Amino acid sequence: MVPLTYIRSIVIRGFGRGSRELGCPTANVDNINHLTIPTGIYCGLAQIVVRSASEVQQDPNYPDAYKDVISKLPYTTEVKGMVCSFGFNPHYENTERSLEVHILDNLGFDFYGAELRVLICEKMRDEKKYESLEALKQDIANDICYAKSVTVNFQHHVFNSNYFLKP
Ligand code: ADP
Ligand code: RBF
Ligand code: MG
Repeated sequence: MVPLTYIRSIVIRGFGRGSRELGCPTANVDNINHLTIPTGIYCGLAQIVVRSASEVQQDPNYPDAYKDVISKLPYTTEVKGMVCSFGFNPHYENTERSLEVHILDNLGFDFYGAELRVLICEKMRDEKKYESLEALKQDIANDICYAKSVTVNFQHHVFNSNYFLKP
């Protein structure tokens, strides 16, 4: 069991592998050094929060690289199911931890520079190193299938907290 873990962060560019190699886009997020949960594969909820262009222009903490893209993003307050991987991607032997969130929906647009509000609800498994890329892809497909069946059980968190923006 993991405690419910709330992570609010900006979507940054990652390794460029998610969509291309795995057929599964993963939104990589910034500022995860403070996280104390164990590495692993998790599921829960996520909301894309698009702040106004004028607000981010004035925010000294907002990364310059994303100040231009923000004005082009569609506004939504939907909270979606997600799966995420947190750790070193042992299959790729990364030297730093990353948090990568796959939203369980075909969004059809990129949201680099948006804020992602993530709520981690359940740990599904540990990260693994695989014999082949196909084996990793198969496990990700199984993770997605399982997560789609359970994330509906997490929806009460949307209403019981002020963490997610309301419509
Ligand atoms: P990167 O290596 O830059 O993270 P990916 O190939 O992993 O690139 O693709 C991730 C990007 O795809 C996200 O940052 C986001 O902008 C976009 N994207 C589109 N649909 C989704 C989705 N359903 N889940 C996660 N990211 C998505
Ligand atoms: N990477 C690993 O090295 N081992 C894993 O077991 C693993 N499982 C994943 C499960 C899911 C649901 C997702 C979305 C990603 C997983 N990854 C894993 C991370 C994957 O290698 C990474 O997202 C891509 O390499 C893009 O950076
Ligand atoms: Mg990614």
